[in-house]
Amino acid sequence: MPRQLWEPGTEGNTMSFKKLVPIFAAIVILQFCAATARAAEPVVQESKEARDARMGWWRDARFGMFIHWGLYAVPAGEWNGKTTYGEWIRTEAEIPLAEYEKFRDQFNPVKFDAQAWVRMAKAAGMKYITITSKHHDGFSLFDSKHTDWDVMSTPFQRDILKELSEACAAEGITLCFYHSIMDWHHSDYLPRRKWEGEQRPVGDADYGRYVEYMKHQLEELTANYGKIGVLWYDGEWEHTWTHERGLDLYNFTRGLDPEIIVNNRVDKGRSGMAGMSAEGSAGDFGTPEQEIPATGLPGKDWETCMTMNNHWGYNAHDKEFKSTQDLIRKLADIASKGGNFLLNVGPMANGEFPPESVQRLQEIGAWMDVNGQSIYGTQASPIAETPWGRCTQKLGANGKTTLYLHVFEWPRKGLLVLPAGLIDPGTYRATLLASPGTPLTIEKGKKDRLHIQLPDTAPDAIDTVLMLAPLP
Ligand code: FHN
Repeated sequence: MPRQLWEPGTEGNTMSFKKLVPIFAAIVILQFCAATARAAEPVVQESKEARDARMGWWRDARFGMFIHWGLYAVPAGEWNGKTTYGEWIRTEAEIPLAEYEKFRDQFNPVKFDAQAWVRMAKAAGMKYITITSKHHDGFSLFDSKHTDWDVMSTPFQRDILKELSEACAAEGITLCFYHSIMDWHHSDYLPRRKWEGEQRPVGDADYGRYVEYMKHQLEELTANYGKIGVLWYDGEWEHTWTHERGLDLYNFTRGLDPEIIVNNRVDKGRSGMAGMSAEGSAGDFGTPEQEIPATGLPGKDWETCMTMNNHWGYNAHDKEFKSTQDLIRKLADIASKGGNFLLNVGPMANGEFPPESVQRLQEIGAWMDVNGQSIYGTQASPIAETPWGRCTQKLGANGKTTLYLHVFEWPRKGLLVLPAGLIDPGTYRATLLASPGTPLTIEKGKKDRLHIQLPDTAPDAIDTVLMLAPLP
């Protein structure tokens, strides 16, 4: 028996009056609590030690998969002959809601295989997956009791996030959710899109009621899908979302799970695509988008999110994929500055990853198999200038640091020159991660600079990693 579908945009409001009385009472109590909560301390207070413990897995992970998937994969970037769209197709192509809702009846990703997706991320060396539980179109990729605008109302009728959470648990990958504050479907969300005009009159829209709906969905996402690592908010830029609401949502999210990590797009303080927030804003890490900070950001947690091509959501026409070399060097660059890399895949409507993405994930994985220790658990480089590539470091329990030199440009005659005083050559061992059993000579050259003799040719033309480890 197909589920009772709704009038467009009125989901969640169709119940008999009798059932509504306790709900109204609960809403009144909730609104009172919400009002007093908003007056509460701005952000959950925690000690540095507690914060470091909570952020620990995420800082060690350094590398995750972003997944943008939803109804927008059905048109695959094309509408009325234009082929440049992605996940914003509904509003960029000004598709009326009733038209867009037809994609719900076409969404049937019969080739979706959560285990295959998670194993591809794991094999690529990614430690966490951040998937769109709901993007701006308001469509929920999970079985929500608070709306019928969700995957259970499609021909597919499977809880995608449930299957993904089970696969992540089985493979030891941390599951995280991207959840959009902005919602172009819910009748209470404001503002409407300007071009919608009288298509969707504001009527009795109540933004506060929308926020309660969003919170109910967040309760579902943190209760029903296992341990969630990060709540990755987005779509915070519209005037209806405020700093006060951002602080409240941060507290609310941490109240659902004190261990959860929340990005800075929960609040209003983000500096555009540079992604970092003003002091006093809520959020545990900054979110540079499609860019990498020029230098490390000492004492700051941040994660660059980036597409492999030019779209977050699947676009069948976009073949401008970044090379594997570019992606590996970006990963090393980001880690050398103390950041995380959240690399996006936009799955197709049939539930498969685009072949170009699969190829890059496999090639990145082959590099990570040899060199992953130069990324995981590392901190920003202690060397200011590294014209030959990048440097990451791992601080040892004994206070001695291990250095990883990511050599992109192989030095002439294989002679790598490092700044004087970087390490005491007598107490360190130099090896290539590709050939750990072959020590390399480290000598002091002119002005006490360090000379390391490498092989004549680079074992890995993309990024050969040299490890300088303290002798026991
Ligand atoms: O509008 C979204 C966009 O669709 C995508 O989700 C990116 C990924 O971080 N965030 C917003 C644009 O900044």
